[in-house]
Amino acid sequence: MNIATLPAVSTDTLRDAILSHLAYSFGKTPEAAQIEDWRMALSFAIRDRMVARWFEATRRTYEAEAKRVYYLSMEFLIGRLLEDGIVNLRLQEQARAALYDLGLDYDAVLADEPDAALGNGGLGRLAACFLESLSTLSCPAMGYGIRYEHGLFRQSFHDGRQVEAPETWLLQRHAWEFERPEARYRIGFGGQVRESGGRAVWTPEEEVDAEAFDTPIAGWQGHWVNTLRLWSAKAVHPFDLTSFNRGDFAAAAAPEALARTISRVLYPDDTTEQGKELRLKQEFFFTAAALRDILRRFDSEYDDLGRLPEKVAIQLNDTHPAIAGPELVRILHDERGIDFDTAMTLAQGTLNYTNHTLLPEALESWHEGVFGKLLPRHLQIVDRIDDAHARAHPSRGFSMRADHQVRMGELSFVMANRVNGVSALHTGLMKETVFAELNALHPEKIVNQTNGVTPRRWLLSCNPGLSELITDTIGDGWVADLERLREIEPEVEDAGWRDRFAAAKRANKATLSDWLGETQGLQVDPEAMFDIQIKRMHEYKRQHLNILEAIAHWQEIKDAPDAGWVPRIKIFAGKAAPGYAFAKDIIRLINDVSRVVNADQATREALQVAFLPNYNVTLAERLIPAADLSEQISTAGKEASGTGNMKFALNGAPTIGTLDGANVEIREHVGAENFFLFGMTAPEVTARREVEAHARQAIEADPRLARALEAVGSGVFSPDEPDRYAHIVENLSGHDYFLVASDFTDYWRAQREVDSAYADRDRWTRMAALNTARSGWFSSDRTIRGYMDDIWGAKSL
Ligand code: OX2
Repeated sequence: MNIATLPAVSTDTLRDAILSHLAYSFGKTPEAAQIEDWRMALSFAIRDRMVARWFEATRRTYEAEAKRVYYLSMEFLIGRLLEDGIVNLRLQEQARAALYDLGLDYDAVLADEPDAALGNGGLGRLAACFLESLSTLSCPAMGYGIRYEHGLFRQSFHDGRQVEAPETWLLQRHAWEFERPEARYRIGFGGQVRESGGRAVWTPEEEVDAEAFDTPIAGWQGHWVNTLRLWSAKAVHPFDLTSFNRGDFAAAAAPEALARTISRVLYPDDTTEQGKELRLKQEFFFTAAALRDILRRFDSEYDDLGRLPEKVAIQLNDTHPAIAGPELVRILHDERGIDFDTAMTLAQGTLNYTNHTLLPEALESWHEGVFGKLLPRHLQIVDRIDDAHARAHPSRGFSMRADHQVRMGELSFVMANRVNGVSALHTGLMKETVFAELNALHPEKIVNQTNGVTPRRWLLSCNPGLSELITDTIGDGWVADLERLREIEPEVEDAGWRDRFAAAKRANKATLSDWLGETQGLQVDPEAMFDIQIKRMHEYKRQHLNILEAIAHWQEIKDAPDAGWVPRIKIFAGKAAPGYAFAKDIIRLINDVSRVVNADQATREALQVAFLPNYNVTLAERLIPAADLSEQISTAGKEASGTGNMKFALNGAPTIGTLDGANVEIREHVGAENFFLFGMTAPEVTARREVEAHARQAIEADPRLARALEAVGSGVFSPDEPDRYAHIVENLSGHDYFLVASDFTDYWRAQREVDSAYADRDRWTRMAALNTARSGWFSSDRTIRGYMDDIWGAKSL
């Protein structure tokens, strides 16, 4: 097939393609078809348009003998794919018209697609944005991950408490994957290591097969299509016939059940404690399968493994695939017979590692007992790597093997050619803290690549109103070159243009307000300020700081209901790890506050609070375009980067935030006058913790804070159980590790500045528009170019 000869897609061709898939792929007449059938038929019609480009991308990569990039990630939070495909192939008008001709509502068909929630939060969503940018930049690349049967749990609330239900995206039909039964690798665990002929031979005790499922990922305009390859675990012998014949049907199915456990569920922990054996199995499972696949492809093109670093760049998305280091050395040394030091050097030239957090509880380490039981040969190799590294740097006494643990961050660092942080502040802190010792030994290794987000999903497709205004103003070049948003800046001085900008925001708010009314039973005035905090629930992200400020605000409004308050609705959404009790209590507190505050007739014009259930990519796409204010209020030094912060700024929502993660760079870009800064800096945070009774002091100094805490502690929001939140109050007045109390006063001040800025609507619009105009740097295209140049040495084809 030649893409040059592909017919242009008219509404008629697309409609015929949909009808043809409906009949021949799904066996339905239009009369009998359900919305899912239509959604599948449309998806197949769109997918067809990607396939030729997909083949072509592969062909060109082989032809150019190009270096390939492999992105190994435990999580890919891709969300819905149909609209992504339609937008990137520029078929929106045709698709809408074709469905209209068929008597269908475009938005309803798109909304039928389940969210592929194969990730927890920022780390997984970043991986998804990166895949799209890699394709947009026509960089030969492939993502490798796990095809979880159950993605991140569904969240609902019972009496305000989070309840988790399994996520079942695969129960609905999914249009985007191609099963590859031929791409199958046997992965072993446990067993013994023997010496044979001077070589170590690992004989695993347990084995499963990894089978590939491929999803094509089209870049902007569909010029290039890369692959996301997800591994599904299958039993080596799916069925135990002996047991079956004996009549023991449960035992007969046991091998399959056991194997499938590996790719059954995504661990629902985001930057919190892990360390379960099954997790290590999952990590080795997908990493080992990916490496085999990578080497098979390499072998088909080259016959000299010495060229591996020249032709292959592997990115480890956090330490989850860190076992790639020892596994690659094992393959090269044990299986391919390369001497150990050379094997190690080749692996080190090929692998790179991204660190996404400095939180100590999220830094992976495995007890050598667990590690050695599951991966006996790898434990030996880790020790040899450690020895080799120690020998090369004898003066330092550094080891990745302290306290009977295998420390995956240190292992990744040593095995990587480049190590990167995800914002300037985070990279600096990495050098000073977790990797200070290793950085001294290898000062060239650590580089920064500030995160970014794909403008196709996070502006063009989620915010059509604003996108249209931008395109009307400067043409559509910004979609592939987001820094061109700067060209709208002169228009910000034009009152007529500002009105159009404000109208686009206002329309998004009206749409959200209708949706809140229909689905959540919330009546919200679109004129009110939409103040939004959406992200995983975590103490360091400080949703409790936000709700305490809301409580204090509510109390002041009650004191003087007619004081001309700026109406606000505070919207929260986010999931808590099921085992993270404190985070779940914060959810419940917010729900309790919401119930009491929203029922208060005296204040409800001025303040409402809502916690929306089941936060996911689709909900983010709905909320962000309608936001006025972006809450990015983590304790400084704790949020490695953040990416939601970038999406809000891009969509014209100024930030109220601390100097943390990428907030620092956002503020530099949009201008300090268009950013509501508050709170301690990272060094101040460290110093403050040294102050004895810092929390108590802060509370004594701020009567508003004291009164808000008093209300929480005395059961104002939980009258049926007055001491429900006693432990939260105790935490915040005592240890308060995340310094909620110490940052409260300044947060309150900044919020009042927000109020006065919002009251002057024209001033606000100007700030909002400047946020959009100056956020172009936060495109993931810019980030990926940085990785290509500084880390991978990869080229666009
Ligand atoms: C997150 C970080 O918490 C967040 O700050 C960052 O923006 C995102 O990764 C993408 O870099 N799990 N999730 C993260 O880190 C880990 C570990």
